[in-house]
Amino acid sequence: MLIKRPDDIRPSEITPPAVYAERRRFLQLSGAGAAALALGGPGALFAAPAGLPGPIAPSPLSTLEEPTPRKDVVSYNNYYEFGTDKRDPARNAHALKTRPWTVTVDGLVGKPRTFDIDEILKLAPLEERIYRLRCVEAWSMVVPWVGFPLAALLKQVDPLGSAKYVEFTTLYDPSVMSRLPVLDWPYKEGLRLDEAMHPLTLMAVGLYGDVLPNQNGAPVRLVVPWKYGFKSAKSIVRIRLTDTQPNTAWNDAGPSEYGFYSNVNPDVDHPRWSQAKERRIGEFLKRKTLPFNGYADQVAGLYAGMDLRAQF
Ligand SMILES: Nc1nc2c(c(=O)[nH]1)N[C@H]1C(S)=C(S)[C@@H](COP(=O)(O)O)O[C@H]1N2
Ligand SMILES: [Mo]
Repeated sequence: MLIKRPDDIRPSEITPPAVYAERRRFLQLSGAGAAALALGGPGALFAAPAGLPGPIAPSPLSTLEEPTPRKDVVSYNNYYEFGTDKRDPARNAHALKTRPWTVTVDGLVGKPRTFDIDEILKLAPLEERIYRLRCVEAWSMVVPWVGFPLAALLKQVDPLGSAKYVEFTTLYDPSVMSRLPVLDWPYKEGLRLDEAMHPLTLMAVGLYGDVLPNQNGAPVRLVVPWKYGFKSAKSIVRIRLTDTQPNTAWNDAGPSEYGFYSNVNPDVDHPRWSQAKERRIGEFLKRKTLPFNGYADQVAGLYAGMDLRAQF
């Protein structure tokens, strides 16, 4: 059964990192949604920091939940190319060079193209999207991303009618990354084309109002908020449209544990642990995990008629 949470997603206004705490306090005092509009309003654009073109616009798709403190978002990471301990990416990812950087978009498209990262940054207006991120390991965060819909990038290359899936390949540079065969590098992920085109699917280039830190997947990473965190591939170098379901790093590593869809689902346990609850980083008591990570109203329709226990 799907839980509807119509009050959850409301317009947010854009706020420099320094005044986040103040904004949250204001929202709590004056009662969420309407106050966000009153405080921000349509003019509340955020001048972009160096390294991002501006301005950055608030997105009505943001959750009003309290963002996880920035220090946790940038120091408790999964980025196995830089080590498997949660603290490793923040320690090691400084070695990643994010310029020059290109992203090739090819496969079943009319106009295959290799984009320079600085072209990508200007493809579409940047937005701030505050999303819940639910990791498969049963912890979660709330992250104020800066990015643009993946659909804006895909439209540039004219997907063909035969394209049904999208494969994402991330950087593998053994001169700065792990040489241990933890996963079959390069890390790959995949989405169905309709999932990739969904307005919630974001290409993130920043967080907390600033350029994306390397450990969070600089210079560009995927964010699919209704799926387990591992679908959100970091440091993407290639996006390929296909007519068959692509292999993914985690599905290859453990097909019984990590399905292709990986929609957040409290009713389908991981074979080694329950997915019914999660620990929000910074909180003591566990919360109930919501179907599709709380985004069921927006995305459940994509899976109409599917058995989500079999296609997990
Ligand atoms: N290239 C790459 N992308 C990756 C991973 C990884 O190991 N390598 N880990 C994934 C997992 S398991 C999670 S939970 C999220 C974590 O994103 P964050 O560190 O920005 O919170 O990144 C995902 N993207
Ligand atoms: Mo994860």
